[in-house]
Amino acid sequence: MNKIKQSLLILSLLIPCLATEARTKIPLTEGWMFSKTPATGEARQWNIVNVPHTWNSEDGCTPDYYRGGGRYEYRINRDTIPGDGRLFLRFEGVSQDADVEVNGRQVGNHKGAFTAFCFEITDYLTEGENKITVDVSNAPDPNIAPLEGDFTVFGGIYRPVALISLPSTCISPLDYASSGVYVTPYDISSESAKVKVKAKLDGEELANKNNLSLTVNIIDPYGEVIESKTFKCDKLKTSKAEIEGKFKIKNPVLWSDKNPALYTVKAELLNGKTSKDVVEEKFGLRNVSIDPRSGFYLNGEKHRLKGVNRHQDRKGKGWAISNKDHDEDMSMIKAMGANAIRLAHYPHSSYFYDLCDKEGMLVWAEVPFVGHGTESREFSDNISEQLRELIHQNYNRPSIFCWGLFNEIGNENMTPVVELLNSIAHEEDPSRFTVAATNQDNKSFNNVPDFIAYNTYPGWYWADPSTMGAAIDWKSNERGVGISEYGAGGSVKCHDQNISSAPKTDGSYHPEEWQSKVHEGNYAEIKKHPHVWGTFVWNMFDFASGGRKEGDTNGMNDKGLVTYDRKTPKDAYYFYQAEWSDTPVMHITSKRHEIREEDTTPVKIYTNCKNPLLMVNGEILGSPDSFDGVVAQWNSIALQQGENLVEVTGEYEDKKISDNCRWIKK
Ligand code: GCB
Repeated sequence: MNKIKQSLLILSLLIPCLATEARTKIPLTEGWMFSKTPATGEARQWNIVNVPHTWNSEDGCTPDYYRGGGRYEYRINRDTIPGDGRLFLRFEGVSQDADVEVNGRQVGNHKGAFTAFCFEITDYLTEGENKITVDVSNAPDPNIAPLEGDFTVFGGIYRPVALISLPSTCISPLDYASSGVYVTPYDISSESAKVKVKAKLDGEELANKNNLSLTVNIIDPYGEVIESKTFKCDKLKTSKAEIEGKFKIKNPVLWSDKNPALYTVKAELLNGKTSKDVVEEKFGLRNVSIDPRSGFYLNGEKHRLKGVNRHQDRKGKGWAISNKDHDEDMSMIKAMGANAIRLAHYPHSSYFYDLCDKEGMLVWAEVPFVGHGTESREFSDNISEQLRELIHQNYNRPSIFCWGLFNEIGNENMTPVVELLNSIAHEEDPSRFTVAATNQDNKSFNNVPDFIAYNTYPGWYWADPSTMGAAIDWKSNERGVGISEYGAGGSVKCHDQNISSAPKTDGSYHPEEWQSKVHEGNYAEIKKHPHVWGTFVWNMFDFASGGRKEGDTNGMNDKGLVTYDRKTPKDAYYFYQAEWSDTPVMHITSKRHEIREEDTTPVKIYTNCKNPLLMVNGEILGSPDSFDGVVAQWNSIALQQGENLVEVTGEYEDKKISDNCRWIKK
């Protein structure tokens, strides 16, 4: 290439960049100053922290963990922020009441710990250094949901914060802090699908004579632009406007757990030919339906929801977790073979919903209406706002199939609030079901959502594990039934191979073996009732509940299939893995019960292999006494004094799969 050609090429590559007033997102992560509200008469103590941050990482598992105020300050120099248009502050989650000031001037307040909020701060900034102050409180407040719940309400700016620089007219970041672009797929089949795209625009130029237009491209999962339309914006006559267009997609790739194909909508605001602002959003094309008599359907085919519940906290970090932590949670859920998650009891982080979209998880998303509410206008306004934010912020996600309206509310005076939420959900999003999780039969609020599911704990809080069958029969009616929670506490430090009835649930002794028995017994019944549209294990991970005093650690709910630090999957994890996953599983249970006193022991394994065989101390002991395809048991195996090597093998396709452990007989 000669020199002139080369310079022309470089110039042509540069021109569009120079001409673009790009949207810039600056994460505000490091260098926040933080101070807890001091006691009267004391001086403020400041520390430098990174956001995400919580002030309860140390005390979140204690009954009187700090629920009060904290102040954050961040200094930013205007000259370092690119762009000369508009500036916005976007918080992904602050628990739970946040007052934002810039240079001492009040910008806005947000009530609700789990949804994002965005404030414009253009006119609050000055040249040079600026101070952002965020006064946060997680003190109980009768007007901010949740008012109760079996979980710690960690305080702080516990999700990311960003400064967003946008051109003076832009795709709005202010519509319930959503992306400003909403995609509604409809009439979906394997031959064709339609999508309606709505973009919210914001800026003075729209109101006047202008040369603005919005180009919307639909990009298929392989990266090809398959549809493109341009909408003129020169006659909008208002500074806030909505542009809506319809698109047809031929031979769509449907989104499913096996192939979570994601399309992209790219909305670009242009001034003449110059790009002003671009937003890209992922969406998926799928049909979900529930038949009360036969269960859940995905793209017209019966689809068994193999579900777990998830809380967002983990050891040492509380709610202030990183994307790596989210990735780890998702990979453990996936590896277990689950294909559905109830993200309890509140909106989770957008990063985790992204993972659900990418991994083909079907998601129950819900608002934090837990236990009880009040009849005050402030309360119903607050929970309504949290629902609107949840829906607007997550509208495009194929993973989310329903909006959960409440969890275990107890009093029928809350029925009008549930009715209000139900109508908001349908109005904001006619394409998804409403659901709720109840623990009470025959209550008027159960009839409000489209579908109702039960939190029920046979084998733990009541009766024995096999009673799950009777519970399902009893609760099934013409609206079908879901099981939103079931499970049992389990400690990896307590063992009893021969346990035959529930331990004291509020005691400290929660043998891991009983948790396993509850899941085996409950799940055997669930399998016999394929009309149940979805079931969700309570819980995937142990979680903090400051006031609890039971199991091996105070302040914890130990019903997780995995420990709070994510380091140890309990035996019941492998039970579900053997039931659900497509990879070979061979797992000896009670491995951790290393020191034995009895002369004989049962040996129980969870496996999806064929022909399991047991060997103890090199001696082949043959096939199990019982084997139902997942649970195999040898009832009474003699142990020798001292160390015993226990080995099991099985066949998975043409592979030999094995597991082993050592038990010491004292
Ligand atoms: C429930 C609640 C959940 C609790 C769980 C339990 O039904 O919905 O928030 O954590 O029971 O472990 O008791």
